[in-house]
Amino acid sequence: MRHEVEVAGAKLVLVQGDITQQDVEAIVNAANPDLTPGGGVSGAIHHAGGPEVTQAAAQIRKERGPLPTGDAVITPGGKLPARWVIHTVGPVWQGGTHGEPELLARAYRSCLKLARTRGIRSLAFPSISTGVYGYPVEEAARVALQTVRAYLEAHPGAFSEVRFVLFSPRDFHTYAAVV
Ligand code: AR6
Repeated sequence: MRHEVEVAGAKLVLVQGDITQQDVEAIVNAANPDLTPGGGVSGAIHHAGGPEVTQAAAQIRKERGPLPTGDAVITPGGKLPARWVIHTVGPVWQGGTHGEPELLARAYRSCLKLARTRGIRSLAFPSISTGVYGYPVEEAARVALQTVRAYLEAHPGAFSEVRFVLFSPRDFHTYAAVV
């Protein structure tokens, strides 16, 4: 399953699949503030990337303390096909009245900004916050796609491709209906 649109000369792609297998320069991790492997997509990324990812993340945690919600940091990709992992922390869903949409948008923007300043031109996102953190998928899809679209339009030429990798067919269809 694949869906592609063009935004300001960049490809905005939706695929159903596993983010650890994507051949892009950087993949994004939906991390926890302590940057430990945890479960979900984070556990999968740390497992596939191996100790280089987990140790680099632990070192950043040690130096900087817990990562605030909406911020992003970068580590090598270790054994992943992607050279880099950008770790961000999405908001925990608390009913939608605690600034969740703005915090989720900030998480996406922080990743895009970090990638752009590093010269990374292809980037893959998971559906941040919609697993353990409980953000409703349809609402998260709207925020995610609007934020990425606006960023690509504001920075034409910065990216060749931004890809969303949706783990379940259901999530893929939800994103595809919104894009
Ligand atoms: N590839 C792509 N997407 C995946 C994969 C994968 N291999 N595995 C899971 N997903 P979650 P969150 C999807 O819970 O809600 C962790 O324990 C999953 O189906 O991973 O931001 C961290 O340590 C869902 O659609 O992230 C944090 O404590 C999406 O990834 C907490 O969970 C996000 O689900 C973060 O929670």
